[in-house]
Order: sequence, then C-alpha cells, then structure tokens
Amino acid sequence: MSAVTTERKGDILVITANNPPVNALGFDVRAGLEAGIKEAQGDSTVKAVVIRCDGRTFFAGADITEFGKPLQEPGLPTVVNMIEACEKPVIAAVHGTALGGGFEVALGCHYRVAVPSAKLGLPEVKLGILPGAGGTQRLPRLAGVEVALEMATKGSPISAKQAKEYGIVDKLADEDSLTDDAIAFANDVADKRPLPVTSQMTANAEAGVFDAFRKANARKFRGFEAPEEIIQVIESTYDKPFQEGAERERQSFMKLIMGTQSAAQRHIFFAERKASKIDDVPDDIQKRDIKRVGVIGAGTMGGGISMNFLSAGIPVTIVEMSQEALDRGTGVMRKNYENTAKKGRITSDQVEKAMGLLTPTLDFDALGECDLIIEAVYENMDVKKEIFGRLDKLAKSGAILASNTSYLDINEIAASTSRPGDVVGMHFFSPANVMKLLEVVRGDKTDKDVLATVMALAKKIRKVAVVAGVCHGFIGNRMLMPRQVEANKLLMEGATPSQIDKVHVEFGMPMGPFQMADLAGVDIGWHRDPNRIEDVRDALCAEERWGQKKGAGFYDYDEKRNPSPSPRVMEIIDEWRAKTGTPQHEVSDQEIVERTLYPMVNEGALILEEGKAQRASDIDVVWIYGYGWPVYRGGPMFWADTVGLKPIVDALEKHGFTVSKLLKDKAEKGEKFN
Ligand code: 3H9
Repeated sequence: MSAVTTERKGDILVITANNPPVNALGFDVRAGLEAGIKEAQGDSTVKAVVIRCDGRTFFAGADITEFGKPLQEPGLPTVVNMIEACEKPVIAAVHGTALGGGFEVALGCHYRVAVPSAKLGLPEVKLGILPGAGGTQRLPRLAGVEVALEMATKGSPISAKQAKEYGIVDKLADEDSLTDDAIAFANDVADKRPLPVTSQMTANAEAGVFDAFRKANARKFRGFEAPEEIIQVIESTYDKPFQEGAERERQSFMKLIMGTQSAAQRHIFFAERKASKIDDVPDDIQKRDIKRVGVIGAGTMGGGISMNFLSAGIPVTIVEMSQEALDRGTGVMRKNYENTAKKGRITSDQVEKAMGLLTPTLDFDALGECDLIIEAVYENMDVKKEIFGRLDKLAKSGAILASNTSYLDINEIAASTSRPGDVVGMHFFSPANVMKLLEVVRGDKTDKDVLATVMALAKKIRKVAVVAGVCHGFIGNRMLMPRQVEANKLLMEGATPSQIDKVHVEFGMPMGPFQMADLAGVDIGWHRDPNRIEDVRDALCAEERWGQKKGAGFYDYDEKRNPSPSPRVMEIIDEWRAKTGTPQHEVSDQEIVERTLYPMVNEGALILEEGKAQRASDIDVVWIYGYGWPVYRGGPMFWADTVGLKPIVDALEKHGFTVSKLLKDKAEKGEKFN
C-alpha cells in the first residue's frame, strides 16, 4: 500500500498519508504529498485540498532515521513551499501530534482544522536541531515572535485549543468527525481569495524581546547550541523577506545537524526507546494485570513512588508503622499535588482524584489485595528480608514483589521468599514523582513476564525504564562510586572542592561530586562515631558539617542555601594532606576530567562486560534521566565515543587504573560503544 493516496469528496481532493507508526515524513510520504498537490493543481474540477493522516497521528515530523543520509528529493522545505504555493486552498486536518516537519506542513497549508485532543509543536530543539522546513519563519508570522521563540526553543507542544487562541488553528473540529469537518471547512473556503499565505504575512516584535527571552532562559539553555541558534535565526530574519529567512534557517539547520550535540540528542531519542526492549523477552509476552499497587513506607521515597501511580489513575495502598508517619507521608503527598496545582499544571479536581485513589493504612495485611507491592523502607538487608518473608505469606498468588533498594542484592532478597520469580528491583530516583528514570533490577530468577509487566507499567507512569543486572549499586550508583573515590583523592593531592565541582558543572552536570554530597547529606553512610576520624569526610561529620541541611558541609551556606568556599574545610583538608603525607601537585582541569569522568566510562565498560546492562545506550539513558548528565553529550558511553576510546584508555593507564578488557579491546580495534 502506498504511503500517500488521494480521493475525491465532491469538489475536494483529500490527500491521505499512511506511514505507520507515526506518519514520519520519509521520502515516500514527501513524494506522495508532492504528487497529491500536483494532482490538485492539474485538475480544474478540484476546488480545495485536505491533507490528513490515517492512524494514530498527523505527521510526527521528518523521518529522523533519514538524517545523516543523502537527501532524496523532494526535500521537506520544497514540499511545504509547494503546498503553500498551491492556487487552491489547502487545509490540514490535524489529530494526534503534529510535530516538527509535521507542524511545518500544517503551517504551509492555508488553513488548519484540528481536533481538541491534538497537540502541535516544534520539538526539533530536543534533537539538537531547529525547524528546517520554514518553521522558524512561518510561526512568528502566524502567531507572533514570542510564541515562536517559546515553542521553537523549548520544544514543548501546545494543545489545539491553545493553538486556536494563538491563531494557528482556524477551527476546532469534532473529535469523531475530523475529516468530514475539514471537508466542510474546505467547501466553505473553496472560493475565498486571496489565500492566507503565511510566508507573506509580517511579523512584529517589541524592542528588547530577544534579549529578555535570552535572559529569562539562560539557565535552561546553558550548554546547548540549538536554542541560541534558533533565537538568532528568528531575531535576524523575522522582519526580512521570507526567502532570506528560509536561507538562514537552512544554513543553521545544516550546521546543527552535522554537530556532535545533535548526534548525541538523536542517539538519546532512539536509546530511550530501545531501553524498553529486553533482549530475551518477546514484546507480545502476556503481562500481568496491575489493578492496585501497594507501597511499604510513606517516607520521601514511598510517597513519591505512590504519586506516580495515583497520577496515572492506579489505586495505591500505602502502609506505615505508625499513624504519625502515615499522616506525615500523606500530608507531604497532598502538599506536593497542591503545589503543582498552584503552578497551574493540574486542576484541584485532579488533586482530589489522585488523593482519592490512596488508601493509607497501618494494616500490613491490606497488601494482600495488591497486584504489585513495592517496598521502600531504609537500606538494610535484614529488614528487607524480613519484609519479603512476610509478603511471601500474605501477597496474592501472581503478585509482583518489588524492592526500591538502590544497592542491595535482589537475589538475596528474593531468596527470602518461596517465589523468587515474582521478585524484581524497582529503583526509583529521588524525588520519585519527578525523576524520569526507573532502574528495573533483574534477579537471576525474575520471571520474564514480571519484567515485561514492570517495563510496560513504567511507560504508563511516564518513566524511562532501563533493565539492570544485580550488582552493587546497579548501573547508576555503581558508576558514581569511582567518581567519588577519585574526587576525594584529588582533594588530598591539591585540588579544592570548588575546582572539582566547577569542572563538572562546566561539563554540563547539574552539580559536582561535593555539591552533590552536600545536597544528599555528607553523613549518609557515616559510622556516627565523632571520635573515630579516619579521613576528611569523618572530620566534617564529627563537626556536624553534614551538608546543606546543617548550613555547612564541603561548603558554607547562607540562609538561602547559597554556597561559598569554606576556610574551615580547607583547614581540615590541609590537616589531612599533612597527616597522610600525600604529595601535592597542581591539579589541572583536564586531570579532573581524566580521573573522575574517564573512570565512570571504565566502570560502564565493566558493567557491559559483566552483562549487567544490556547495551551501552542503556547506560547513557540511566545517566541522562537519573543523574542529569547533559543530554547534549549523549551519556557517558556516547561521550566516550566522541572523545575516542584510545585516548581514554591511555589516560586511565597513565593514572594507574585497571582498565576494563572490553574498553581496551574496543580501543585497540578502533570500535565504539554506540
Ligand atoms: C524534524 O521534523 C525536522 C524538520 O523540522 C526539518 C526537516 C528538513 N522519525 O515514541 P514512540 C518511531 S525532526 C522516525 O515509542 P509514542 C520511534 O523511534 C522530527 N521514527 O511512540 C518508535 O520506533 P520503534 C521532529 C520515529 O506514541 C516508533 O516511532 N519530530 C519518529 O510514545 C513509536 O514512537 C519529533 O521529534 C520520527 N520523527 O510517541 C517527534 N518519531 O517502535 C518525535 C517516532 O521502532 N517523536 N519514531 O521503537 C515523538 O515525540 C513520539 O514518537 C510521538 C509518539 C509523540 C510522535
């Protein structure tokens, strides 16, 4: 079946695309659209044209898999220009998501009719590029410079209703009769002239709008190339002739698409989707039905975990040991929802709906009616084993028993039950209602349908799930360890906390190792004996420098939690440098990179070597969505490919690390991870 077909409906030519799954604008579709418009032009009995799509969505954009390959004509800008140049009115009938090139096709049409559930947007920036088929030129003309800046630099789609308010959508159709409504609209406007041609409209901008926009978003855009390029293209061309702007847009598009940032961001787009696939588990395996979730522990983690399910409409039974802890936990959840409502992201009805699905209880046996039970108590193997032993006795047959542990051995936990096949790790990241990552830890005996069920559920609660094998710290925390060890050593050898953190922040991480320690709590895992001082960390803890919560850690903090370098911490570090007789040297920023970031790559390679991650791209996904690794660097393994594995191996060996065999082999053969 061809990707594009045409059909006459009275005076109207209906052009229909059918290119599953998302009607990406690959070559066949572009050629089909071109042919459809030519047919309309050449047939004097055609009065107007409707462009629509079969399946779940209007065009979701250019076909990303074609990027980097030689372009097969007609290119998308040509097709969009041709649609706009059609002498008969062309109407886009939009449902699903009109994204990127798909939205640009709609902007090239003379009119847009959309169902209320449709979304329209320019997400190219999330792939490190900019709209390349006239979007930076047509959108400011149609909806104003400010709307265009917002949509093109942030990439979030808007609702059809919002688009109607902006003048982008001309008519909202009935949800069930889009095509008929679009045809009726086409008949109404068939004889109307002149045609509204977006590229011939003029755009205006208030003085200072561009600089104000840059300033307001400086933090968000830090490190990214595409947003600034988009601002510049719009700024320099919005009031120039369309052709001039289109040329500038093309140059910028080509520049960005050839760059490393776009390659990294496209890598993550596909990596995220690949991560949901488990190599030895068929996609169509029968999944278990999860109607109610049980959560043990109403602390920060348990509460955050519960909110994910409540927000997705899945009832939750939450269990605590004392009424006070239960009330505190549910109170925090309500407050979190209410704060979100205050920001206008959800309605107060949604707050009540979510909280209405929550059953707080002190009765552990209430978990017996749950299909999935997630344990979120503190990290202690004995406690966890005791809980799983109890769950084994009361959980219904077929219930999935999950632990939110971030380090502990899932096999050992599973062994405390008579049903290890039902046991799995579900490692959420704090704050669990916000962070996108879910590490799904596969025990030696975890059943395949349990894994598949949890992966599908993750999608439902809008998490990005990655499968990890059992090892200390799984993928993410395991790779964090060598970074912290080396950062501590560098302190002793002459670096300062701020120097090390600065290198990480400049690299694009949200914070460096010492800022992270201060945020999480320097005292986490501390032995709690102020008289036992064996290193800098013990010395800080003994002085109650436990981090931000105490107003002092590796940094000093003011009342607003603004950090400043601490003279007292430098005294302690100096004391320990002298005490241990550590030789001092000038530590360069490059040395910090080589000794804190390269060992993470090495650990990632070991994880792959041991089969604890399915693929290098899964490791990248973990670091992007769980730890704020800059997406424009594509995750640690993709980044390593861009640095070159050989220089990484050489530097690791120079600094005395034991290098993973896989990493060495790949470097020798000139191979890459991704
Ligand atoms: C662009 O348009 C540039 C132009 O300005 C200029 C050109 C000159 N291409 O996400 P899902 C695949 S840039 C190729 O799981 P959902 C995806 O990999 C583009 N493939 O579904 C997956 O494959 P698989 C701007 C694509 O329902 C399958 O479709 N547009 C594309 O959760 C299902 O995807 C975007 O950035 C594509 N464009 O979400 C939109 N899109 O099954 C990107 C998807 O083998 N797409 N695939 O793993 C999305 O945001 C989501 O896919 C969408 C559906 C919201 C549409």
